[in-house]
Amino acid sequence: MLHDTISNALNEQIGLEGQSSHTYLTMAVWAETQGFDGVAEFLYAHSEEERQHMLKLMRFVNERGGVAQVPTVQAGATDYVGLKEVFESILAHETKVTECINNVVDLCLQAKDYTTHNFMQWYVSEQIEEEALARKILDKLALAGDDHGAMYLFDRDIVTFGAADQA
Ligand code: OFO
Repeated sequence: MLHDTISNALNEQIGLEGQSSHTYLTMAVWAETQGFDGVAEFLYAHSEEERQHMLKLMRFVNERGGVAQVPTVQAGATDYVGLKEVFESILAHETKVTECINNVVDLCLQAKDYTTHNFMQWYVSEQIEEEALARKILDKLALAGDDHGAMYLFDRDIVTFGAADQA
């Protein structure tokens, strides 16, 4: 049975993962309508990944005797100056998600809930990859600069950037 503190923290995390999925979806629509088809594909796939992160938490809460809350998501930004702004905001968002996950882990230790602590380790590792991927993409965007040819290649290749990490 989940302690109330842990159940509430996990439900907050469910909300955040749902918000992540929604945010990536909004960004995907922006990218697709700006002609960045590769970036859009990357973001649609990432939105789906975030939904899976949310569902994994929901199923865990329900299995452990809690009740998962289906989150209400907020409308986010629908317009961006460019790809740099999109990925800077992704990095800022993922950094915040990492902090929240670390807080859940901390609460688990305080409550001596080692089962949830163990479950959360998957999210701890996932966040290392997510932040690293956002930084890698920002580095590549900086290399491409204002060169249209380089941006064309960036858009074509972005779907492969996280492939090695996810293998
Ligand atoms: Fe769920 O990893 Fe990003 O937010």
